[in-house]
Amino acid sequence: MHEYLEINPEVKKALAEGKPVVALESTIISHGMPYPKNINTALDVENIVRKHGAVPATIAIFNGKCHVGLSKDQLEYFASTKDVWKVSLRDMPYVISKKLYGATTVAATMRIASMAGIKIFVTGGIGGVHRNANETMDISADLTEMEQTSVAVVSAGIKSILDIGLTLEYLETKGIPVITIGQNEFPSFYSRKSGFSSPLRSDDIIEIANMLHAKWRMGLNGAVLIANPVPAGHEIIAEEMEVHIQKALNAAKERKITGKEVTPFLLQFISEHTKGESLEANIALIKNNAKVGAELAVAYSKS
Ligand code: PSU
Ligand code: MN
Repeated sequence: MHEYLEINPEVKKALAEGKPVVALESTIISHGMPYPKNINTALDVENIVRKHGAVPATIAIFNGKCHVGLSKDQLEYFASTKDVWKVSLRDMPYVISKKLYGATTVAATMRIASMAGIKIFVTGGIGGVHRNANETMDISADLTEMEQTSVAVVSAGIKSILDIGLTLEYLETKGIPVITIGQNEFPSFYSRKSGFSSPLRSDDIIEIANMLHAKWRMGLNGAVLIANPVPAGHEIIAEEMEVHIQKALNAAKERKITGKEVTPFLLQFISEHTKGESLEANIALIKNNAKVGAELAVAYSKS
C-alpha cells in the first residue's frame, strides 16, 4: 500500500505524534467551484483548520501516487486545470497505474485518508441517492464507502439535488450514524432545513469524539456522518433552491448527462443560475465545517 502513498512531512510528523489531522477532498476544488474562488477557498480552509489546532491534509492523486497534504502549487494545479479527472473509488486503479492526475471525491478521499491513518475528514456535502434513482440506479459510491471505511465525515448535510429521504434510509441500512450539530432537523447543504429530522443530535463536539471512539473500539467499522448546518446568515431558503434544482434536473435530463458527470453538471448549473449566491453559501459552509472538523480532530486526539 505504501508504495502508492505520499504523505507530506508535516502530516506524517503530526500522525506519528498523535496530533490532530484533518483530511480535505480535492474534487470540490476541481469540480465544485470556479477559479479563482476555488483556490482561495482551499487555502482559507487549510488556514482555518490550522487556526483551530489541527494539520490540514488535502488529498489528490499525482503521477501514480495518492498525495496526502498538498503544496500550494499542487492546489493551484487542481484549481486552475480544466478537465482534471474526478476520481472516485472505481477510477483509482486506472488513474494510479497510468500515472494520471486526479481530484478525489468523498469516497476516494476517505479511503486514502484511512490508508494514511487520518480519522477526521471535512467536506461540503456528500454524494447520495439521486432523486430519480429508481430509473437511473444513480447512487454515489460515497455511501458504499462510508459503510466500510472508518473515517468521520463533517458535512453541511446532503444537497437537495439528491433524494435526502432515500439517502438517510440508505445510511440507516448500512449502519452509518448520522448526527446533526445543534439542531433537530437534518440540514440540506444550502439550507439549515430539509424537512427531515436528524436521526441523532449533538450540541457538544467532545460528545461526538467520544462516540467515534466507542464505535471504532467496538469494531463497528464505517463512517459517521456529521451534519453541521450552514451559518444562518448564509443560507438559501430551501423553497428558493428548489426552483433552481428543478431547472438543473430538467437540463441534465434533456442533455442526457449520466454517470459521474451528473453531480458536477447539477452543481455548476445551480451556481450559474443563482448568480453566485449558492457559491457564497458553499464557501461559508465549508469554512464552518473546517472549524468544526478541526475542533473534532483536537477532541478526538485527546480522548
Ligand atoms: N456534493 C457537494 N459538492 C461536491 C460533491 C458532492 O455538495 O463537490 C462532490 C464530492 O466530491 C462528492 C462527489 O464525493 O461530488 C459525488 O459525486 P457522485 O455523485 O458522482 O458520486
Ligand atoms: Mn453517480
